[in-house]
Amino acid sequence: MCLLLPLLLAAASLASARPWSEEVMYFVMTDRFHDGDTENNIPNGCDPSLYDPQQKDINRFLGGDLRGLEKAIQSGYFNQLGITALWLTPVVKNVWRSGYDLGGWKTSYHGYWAQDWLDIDPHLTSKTDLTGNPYPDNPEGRTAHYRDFVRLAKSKGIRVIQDVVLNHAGPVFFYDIDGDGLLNRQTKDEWVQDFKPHGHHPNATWGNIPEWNLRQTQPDGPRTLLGVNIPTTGVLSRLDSYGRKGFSHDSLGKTDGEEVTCDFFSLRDFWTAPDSPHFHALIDEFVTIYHFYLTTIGVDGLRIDTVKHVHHEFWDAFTQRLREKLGPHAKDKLLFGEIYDGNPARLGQYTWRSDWPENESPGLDGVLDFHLCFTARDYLRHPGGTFGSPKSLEDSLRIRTATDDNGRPFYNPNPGPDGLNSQQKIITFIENHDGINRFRVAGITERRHRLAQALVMTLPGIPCLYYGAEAALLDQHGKIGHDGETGRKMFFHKNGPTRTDVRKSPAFRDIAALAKLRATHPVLRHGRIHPLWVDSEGSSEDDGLFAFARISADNKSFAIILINASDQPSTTRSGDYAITLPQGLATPTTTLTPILTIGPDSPPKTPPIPAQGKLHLPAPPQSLTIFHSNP
Ligand SMILES: [Ca+2]
Ligand SMILES: [Ca+2]
Ligand SMILES: [Ca+2]
Repeated sequence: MCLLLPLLLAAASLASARPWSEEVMYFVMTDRFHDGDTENNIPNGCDPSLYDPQQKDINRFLGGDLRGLEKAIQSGYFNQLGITALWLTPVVKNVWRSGYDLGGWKTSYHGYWAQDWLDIDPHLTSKTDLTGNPYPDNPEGRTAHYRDFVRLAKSKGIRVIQDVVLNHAGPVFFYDIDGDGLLNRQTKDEWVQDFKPHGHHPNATWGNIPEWNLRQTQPDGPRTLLGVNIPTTGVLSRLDSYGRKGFSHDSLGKTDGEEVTCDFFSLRDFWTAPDSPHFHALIDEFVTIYHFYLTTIGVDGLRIDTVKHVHHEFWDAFTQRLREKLGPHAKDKLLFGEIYDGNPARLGQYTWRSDWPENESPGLDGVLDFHLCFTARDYLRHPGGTFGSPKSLEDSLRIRTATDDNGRPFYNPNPGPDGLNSQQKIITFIENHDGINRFRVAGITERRHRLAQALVMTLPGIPCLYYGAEAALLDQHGKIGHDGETGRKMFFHKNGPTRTDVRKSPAFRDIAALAKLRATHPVLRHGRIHPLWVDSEGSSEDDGLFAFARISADNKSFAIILINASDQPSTTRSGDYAITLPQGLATPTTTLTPILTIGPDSPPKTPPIPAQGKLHLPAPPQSLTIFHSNP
């Protein structure tokens, strides 16, 4: 019995683990969620001017922290909204200020400027746990707080995804142009150097500005945290682990290789080329570090930043070695990436290894589907009651399971350790912080915002909401066609609405209702997509309608999702056009019943509709309706 018990427990946890394809994800910029602890807003020794007590200047720290999220989790906020996985901006300790970034000096409120990979940023952590027990004021205490945060989330059935950057560190070193050994804070050239195609800038020098935590990268050797020995070697703290090549302008849009090897403004690029002297040591160091977070801390997945700025071979080795080190735990851990690119070939290639076709196994488990994000915005992100064509959105959905010109599927159909493939673990979203604005900017109505969120919740893939979506958070400074960072607002501003207020908002109620339907109706989670209706591009027939079916694997159950983006009531039958279902899907007695309508305050009471021939489904103005088959 003693031998059997652990096996039985292991089996039980296997059975209880939800497939990743069933999650509803929520991406939160922790500094912008809720200031749950004002004592950490200016950490010990930190330049006080980096914090804005008015919570208005988006380039400074605004106070949000783990305690703010803990309070929301404890109150059941995320459970009520239907969220099952939280993706947080990076938590590791950052360089807190750079002298030169896009548009001037900025702070690292977002967490993407790492300085110490084995410490948690003190802006995020508290002096005591939720019961008042003190944490030590050191990496051990801060890491303990992060572990307790992860445990709290999981106790409420919520998985935690850690955002990680392997492409670069923060502005840990500078280019000492005048050779005085000091970082001249006002000299742009010491922060940003022109790109050097061959060799490197020899004047790279570790910085030392304690009040900005600008210093040599850590760890510089092995660490012990929470009683666990972490055998890091210190390779991140060596200057020759970095390319030191300077910044290639417009590198975000480049595809000539410079985007892989350059700094990003003052962020220092790791030398990830396969023939570099520390290639294997760098990969092993990151594997050691993230194994610690994925096991001792208990995080469930990694969202990997700036994937296309790192050599593909690096990802081959990183994903393979990390999964090997995780052993049987690998099947529970999701590794997905950010490739800021609208080209599905560029997105999908990272679900493959660079040594395809010799090795056909998955690279990343999934990616954030920017192609779908852009096309869904083309359709819905228009002012007032106007709309675009959903044609490109329909195309982007087909591409997810399509094959490219070389006969290879865009997204790897071979299963990962969990038995699911990348097409099932693709991340569906319509807004986040990655080079795009919040969906709701000036001119975008709350009603339109709600339709967009409902679309995300009903399309295939893992839906991922952006913090504030549940309140239709408006970025009044944002403009359609002009992306920027103005949407990174404080959500629970000290003078703004409370969680209780937000719970009553129509967007919150929509998302909660849709999450509940996903939980109770399997086709909304697993059903394959079958496009049903899209207006012909540019024709006079464009009327804002878009419809698709989600169909169960055995064809016995299906749902139709129908969106009407216009201000006019409509139906799925117009002249010669009409929705018809694929042959054999419906029997002569099958009917369709609306189970949820998003948009109108009082949706029409529609009796069951026969599912044969040309379907005549009602589409109220600015609405999304889910019809479910019966029987
Ligand atoms: Ca705070
Ligand atoms: Ca200098
Ligand atoms: Ca790089």
